[in-house]
Amino acid sequence: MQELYPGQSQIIVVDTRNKWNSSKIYLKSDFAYDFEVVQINEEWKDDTLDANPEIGIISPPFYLNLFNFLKRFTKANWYVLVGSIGKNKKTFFKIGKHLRHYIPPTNDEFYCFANDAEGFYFNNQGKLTLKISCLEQEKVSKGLS
Ligand SMILES: [Ca+2]
Repeated sequence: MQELYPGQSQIIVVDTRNKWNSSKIYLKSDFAYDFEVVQINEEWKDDTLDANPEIGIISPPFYLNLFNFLKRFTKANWYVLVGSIGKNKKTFFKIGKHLRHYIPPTNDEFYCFANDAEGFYFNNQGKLTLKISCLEQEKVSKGLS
């Protein structure tokens, strides 16, 4: 496991076929982080449906809404890029194409995934390169007076 300190960045490759993309990067709630998609390595598709990490499935068929309750992260669109701190669904957050100044609620490994239904990762296609940066700016003043 790797830790990032202010001013440091790391890139990882995210595959839509993985339910959990392990980053091997340990995030801490003392710091703020940026997440940025720097490259699409392979076009994102959910089966035959075109998608991207920011808006998810570009033209979702009407029936997909009927299955919203099956989405792993119900607050985000189908197939957007979602992050997690540890494998803890309470920490799920939308990354999309670029998320700035994210402060983790807890210290743990960073994971991410395309927002699909459990058990429906087999028909996924797409990879991207994600850059994770630990920000230099002001210290998060938690519990400090
Ligand atoms: Ca799928």
